[in-house]
Amino acid sequence: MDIPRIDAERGVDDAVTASIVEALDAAGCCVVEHAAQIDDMDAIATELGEHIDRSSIGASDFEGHRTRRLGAPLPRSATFRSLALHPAVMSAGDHVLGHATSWRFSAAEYIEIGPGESAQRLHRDRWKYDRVEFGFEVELNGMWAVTDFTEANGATRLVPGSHRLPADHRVSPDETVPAEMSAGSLLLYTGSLYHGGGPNQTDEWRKGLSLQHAVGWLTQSTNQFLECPPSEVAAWPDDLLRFVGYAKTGNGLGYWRDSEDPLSAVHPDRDFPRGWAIVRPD
Ligand SMILES: O=C(O)CCC(=O)C(=O)O
Ligand SMILES: [Fe+2]
Repeated sequence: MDIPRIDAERGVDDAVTASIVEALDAAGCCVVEHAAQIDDMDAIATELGEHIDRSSIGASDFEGHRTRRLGAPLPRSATFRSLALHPAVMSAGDHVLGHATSWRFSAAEYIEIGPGESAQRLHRDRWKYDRVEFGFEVELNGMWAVTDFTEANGATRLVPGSHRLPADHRVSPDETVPAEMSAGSLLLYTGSLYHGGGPNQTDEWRKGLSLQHAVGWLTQSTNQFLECPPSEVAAWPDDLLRFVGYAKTGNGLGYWRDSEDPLSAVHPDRDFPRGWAIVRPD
């Protein structure tokens, strides 16, 4: 099976949304071409490049010995903040994770695969949750191509359709296909889809911004309240703050102190209703 490709050059309208939904159901993944401007990708590379000295390299076989990984792109990149709620991400998340009371941002990581890096072990991202077999999707993840992704430079390799495989089924590297895409494209895939970073046989760095989102009742991959503390995010829009985790979810999760709305920690001068119960209709 190929990776479905959808062109969003003219925006994410109903037809594009329908194609994304269909692709995620059938293949567990898709590439949304022209989802952002190349200028935005260049700006992300510049904004995050200022912090690249802090990136980890060679932390483990899984993370890659020739791969630089930089965290916390939300506080570090205003351009990424402007793309975090991209309509293609929102449509995909609403479809895949809409069974939960809410879903939200879980983490993002700027990943530069360096020359000579070998293929990452194939995995399902949702294995981070102790390999629990939920029987439904709990994550909707993705990757912004900050530079062009080619088979040679380490484009993420996926096994389309593998989101439906039973837990005891193993996939092999020859079943994978590379998510080749030009800068500004967005790869989307579910937490159950087998994939891994590709080997880089070129002398250039493959730069991508990897995205994770999960249902609101699961722990986020990185601690958003440490990365985006109330004292530093007062100028961010409410919808972004809700997405980052300043929101109640489930039935009685995420409130703080005296049944207070977590957003009141960012905006103590504003009034928010109290109470932790979110009762869904039966
Ligand atoms: O860098 C990539 O292409 C994929 C990375 C990945 O899948 C991961 O680290 O979980
Ligand atoms: Fe992954």
